[in-house]
Amino acid sequence: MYTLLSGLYKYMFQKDEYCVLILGLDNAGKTTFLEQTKTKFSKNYKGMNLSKITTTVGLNIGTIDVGKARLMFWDLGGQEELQSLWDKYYAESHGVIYVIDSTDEERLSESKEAFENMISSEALEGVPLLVLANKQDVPNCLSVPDIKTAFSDSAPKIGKRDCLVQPCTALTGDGVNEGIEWMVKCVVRNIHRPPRQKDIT
Ligand SMILES: Nc1nc2c(ncn2[C@@H]2O[C@H](COP(=O)(O)OP(=O)(O)OP(=O)(O)O)[C@@H](O)[C@H]2O)c(=O)[nH]1
Ligand SMILES: [Mg+2]
Repeated sequence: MYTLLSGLYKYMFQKDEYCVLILGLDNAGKTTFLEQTKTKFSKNYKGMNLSKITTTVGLNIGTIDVGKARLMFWDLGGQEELQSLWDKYYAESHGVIYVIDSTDEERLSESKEAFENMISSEALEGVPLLVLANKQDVPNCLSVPDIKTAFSDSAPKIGKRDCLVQPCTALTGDGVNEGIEWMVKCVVRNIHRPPRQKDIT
C-alpha cells in the first residue's frame, strides 16, 4: 500500500529536472530573457525592474516548472574573458539557448564565432538548441531570415539536433513563451532517447 501511495505521489508531484544554458555575447539580452521567463512561468515571482539589470559577472540561476518538467537555467556572462568558462557547464546541460542581439550587425561575426566554438563541443552533441533573434522591437533590426543567412555555414556544425531560430523581444516578453515551450518539448523528448555517449561511464 505504501509503495502504491508513494508511487502515486511521485507520479503526481515529482518533476524531471533539466539544465538549460543561456549563452551569447554580452549585451545580447540573456539576463533580461531569464527575468522575463521567470516572470511568465512562476506564479509568485515578482519580476525585477528590467532596466536595473547590469552585465553578468559569473552567472545567474533561475528555475521554472512547466508541467512535469523543472527547468534550471544557467545564464552565463557573455563578455569575452567570461566565454572561456562556458564549457565548464556543457556536460551537465540538456539544452542551450543562444541569444543574438539583432540590432548589432557589427558584432554578428563575433557572435557567430562564439556560437561555432560552443556548438562544436562534443559535450553538447545532440543537445537541443534554441537561437533567439532578440531585440526585435528595434526598427530595422536583423530579421530571422537575415540571421539564418549569416549563420548558414554553421549548419554542418549544428548537425543532427533539434534547432529553432525564434524572433524574440526579451524586454516585452514577445516570443518568450514560444521559445520556452519548444525547449521543454525537446528536452522531455530527448530523455526518452538512448543516452548520449558522455552519459555512458
Ligand atoms: N530594445 C531591447 N533591448 C533589450 C532587449 N533585451 C535586452 N535589452 C537590453 O540590452 C541590454 C543588455 O541586456 P542584458 O540582459 O543585461 O544582456 P546580457 O546578455 O545578460 O549581457 P551580459 O550579462 O553582459 O552577458 C540592456 O540594456 C537591456 O535592457 C530587447 O528585447 N529589446
Ligand atoms: Mg547578463
